[in-house]
Amino acid sequence: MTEHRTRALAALAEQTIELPSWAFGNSGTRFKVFGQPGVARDPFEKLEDAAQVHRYTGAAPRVSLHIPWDLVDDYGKLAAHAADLGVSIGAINSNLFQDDEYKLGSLTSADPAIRRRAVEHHAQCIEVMRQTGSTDLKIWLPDGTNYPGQDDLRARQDRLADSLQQVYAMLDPQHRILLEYKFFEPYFYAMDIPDWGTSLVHCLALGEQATVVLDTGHHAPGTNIEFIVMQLLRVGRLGAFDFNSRNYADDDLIVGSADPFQLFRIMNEIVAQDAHRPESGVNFMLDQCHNIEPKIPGQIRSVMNVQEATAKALLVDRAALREAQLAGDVLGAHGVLMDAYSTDVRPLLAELRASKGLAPDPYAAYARSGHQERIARERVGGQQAGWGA
Ligand code: LRH
Ligand code: MN
Repeated sequence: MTEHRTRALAALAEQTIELPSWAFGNSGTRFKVFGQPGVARDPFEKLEDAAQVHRYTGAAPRVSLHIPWDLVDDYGKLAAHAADLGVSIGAINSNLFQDDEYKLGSLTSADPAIRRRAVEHHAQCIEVMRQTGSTDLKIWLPDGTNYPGQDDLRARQDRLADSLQQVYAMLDPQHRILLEYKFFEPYFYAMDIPDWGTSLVHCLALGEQATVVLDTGHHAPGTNIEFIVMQLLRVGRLGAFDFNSRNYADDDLIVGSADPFQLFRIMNEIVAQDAHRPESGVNFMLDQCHNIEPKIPGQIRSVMNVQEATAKALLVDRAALREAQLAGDVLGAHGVLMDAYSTDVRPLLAELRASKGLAPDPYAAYARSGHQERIARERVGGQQAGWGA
């Protein structure tokens, strides 16, 4: 086996992808949320589903929680349940998009009492981090305006900076803020954190423990996302990804399903700067909704897609690429990348899984397990978890 493949296998063996608890609940659009047989009914069952994904892929040992969607009486008990299942609690997501009082703003609100409550919600999330051993506080700011003149854009930024400073001050030394941007929705004139630059400006103002989350579904069509990845790594503020894919808007489809070449280009920038290594501190998370497809197989397929894009990026002949780039050999350089992208990496990943005692194809192995049929039979009664459930 070439030294290159050996190095790729070693890197793939230490890759981990974090799963979103909400992917295991029902989800949909404003038109319809479809139920499915066997869907998890509480955070404990969501962890059991996530553990199935880790069992077959060997690469998904953490689960992000969303507060209050994953509200429980005893977070220590939830973390213990996770440990019994061989997984752990990852990022804690705050929720500023479901309270009536946040209509005109939460951390940006002109009303100090509303801002205070939004800040206090993060105190609650940080408490959950302490009880579960989580170190990442993920803040997606849904705040924005719908009409020009509706509010003072500068004043909103100043109020936001003050609110974020208060949240930052509550962090423990090992904690990080992951600040997520989104260019539109749920507001349609100006989002208060619409792009990577605005998130970065606030992170730089806050301090070292503040980093940017790049959700692959949160950019205007045609955005060169891998350029943003390169720049955020260059300034040391890429904290995490929310991986998914989209054809039109924030579709939250399976990562790599709509544009596998884009996912490869993103992982190529990651590998080029050695940020695929766990010590880089970049948290590779999924943020998806399986509206019509079964949840556990959907997450398994997602993890496999990230592994495939990473494996192709690890097989890029970096020396040949650099030589062609420095020689101004345009097509030669492009060709080096396309050779890696065109490589069938499934045998390499089957080898990786064999080295971990796993079946070569996690998707097929899970389908053969009968687990999906079992939970459909056993999980009757109670309220299925899900958006707005
Ligand atoms: C917002 C978002 C954010 C989560 C939510 C589930 O669109 O990407 O990361 O809070 O989805
Ligand atoms: Mn997201």
